[in-house]
Amino acid sequence: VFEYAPAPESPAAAGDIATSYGHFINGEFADSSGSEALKTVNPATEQVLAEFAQGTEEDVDRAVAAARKAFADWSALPGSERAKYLFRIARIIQERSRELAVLESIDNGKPIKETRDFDLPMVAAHFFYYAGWADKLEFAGFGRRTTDGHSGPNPRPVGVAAQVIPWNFPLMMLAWKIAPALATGNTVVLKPAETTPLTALRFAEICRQAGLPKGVVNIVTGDGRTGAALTAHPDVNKVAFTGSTAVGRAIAKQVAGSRKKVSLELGGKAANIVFDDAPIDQAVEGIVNGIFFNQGHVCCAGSRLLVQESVQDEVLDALKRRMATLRIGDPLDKNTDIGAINSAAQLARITELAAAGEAEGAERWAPACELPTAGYWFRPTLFTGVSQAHRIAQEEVFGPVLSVLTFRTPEEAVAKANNTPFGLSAGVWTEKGSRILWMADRLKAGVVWANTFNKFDPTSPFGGYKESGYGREGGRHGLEAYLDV
Ligand code: TXE
Repeated sequence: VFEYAPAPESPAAAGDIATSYGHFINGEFADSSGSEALKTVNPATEQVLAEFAQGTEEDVDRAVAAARKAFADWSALPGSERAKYLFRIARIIQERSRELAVLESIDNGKPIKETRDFDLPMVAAHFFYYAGWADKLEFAGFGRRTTDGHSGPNPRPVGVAAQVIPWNFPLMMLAWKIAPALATGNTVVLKPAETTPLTALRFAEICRQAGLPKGVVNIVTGDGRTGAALTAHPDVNKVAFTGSTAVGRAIAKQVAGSRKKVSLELGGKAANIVFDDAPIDQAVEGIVNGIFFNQGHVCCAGSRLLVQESVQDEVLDALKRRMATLRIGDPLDKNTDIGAINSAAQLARITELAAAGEAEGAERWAPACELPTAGYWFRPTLFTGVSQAHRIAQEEVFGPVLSVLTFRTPEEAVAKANNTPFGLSAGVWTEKGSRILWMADRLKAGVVWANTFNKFDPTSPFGGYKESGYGREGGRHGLEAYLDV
């Protein structure tokens, strides 16, 4: 048996982590006006990594004022000039990608294999992609297309964007928010999640390194109180949020009646649908990737497996065999498949929902494996005998927990797939191209993957139906969130 065992990544590669951080406002690291500090811990060890400021209303006010002041010059720059800064940021991210990947894995708990090969390349790709748009907005139907010279669309940046992001892909969510906003001439105040502030603060250094004009990007740290102060700020023109449906709903209420433009990317409960003609081994890889990638902390995770009854046994046997090979443990070990759960609170949520699954009568299975003694961990877990009404079939677990349901006909698969409050993504596994199109037309999901899962690309719009939110990020459609036309 060949075992590939490279040395684990060194935590030192993350560079210097300060003992305490302030905000990044108007191009400078600045102390908070308040005295409250929060701590961020390494979820794989529970060791405190750093303290950071709990942003006050006054801090938010200073950051929004800096973004407002910077907006005049930034929005007046030719797109080609804005593009230069974005290209520069993208290059620096590539150059510093090992450092950023290790820092992200330490602060978030996700395996280095993923931060190195997925998160960081995607982050750079988003800056490159939107840099390319900055001087080409007229080609997307946003520009002046007029026969008489007096009429036609005229795209304008919205203004100051308040961006609140979650902890599951800290840098990638930052890139999804900041890159299109800057490309279209907006300035931003971004608040990272309270369990993962470190890479956003490191990104602030990159903005300085790239010579980005002061105030174009501001980072204010803190928990939901800081987030609410930011999204409520009267001088903010645009709110972009990724997080829980509950907070998304609160933000929608908060901004109702204001003139703010809003996009919300919320939870999901995706069905990964396997037909009897699917290549089973390939489908099993897709099921595993769909739910265990990033510990299942993925809004579009394939958290429900819908398997055609005739191949149920075959698929479940193969799936269990594959799950038994997954390596769970040290995120900096290059062989690790499943890292640490991001926080004690998230572990408690997953544990509670899994217990509800058992209490409601579903059968629980997980491969035998030892878990580290410190840190937050959850075994890859499978529930069979799940009924549509069970909580684990309806609620977002946001952890490595897969609920299995079965179907007989394509119609039944569609009905079951659509039977949740969410509508973010879905997967279809079949050899029949016509069936893929038939399903894609009927699935109420912003993204439908065929014979693959969790594939992302900066050119593809991403976003949901129903309680998964509204607005799209990525691609040409992602520009619309940041332009008034
Ligand atoms: O999310 P919150 P949490 C889901 C997932 C998870 C659950 C709870 O199911 O189990 O949400 O996670 C900021 N105004 N998702 O509690 O609270 C907060 O500081 C403005 C799915 O971490 O929504 C953080 O920066 N902002 C999701 C961000 O919102 C507020 C990703 C997300 O935190 C705020 C994360 C307020 N009133 C969780 N309250 C996805 N779609 O990928 C909190 N925040």
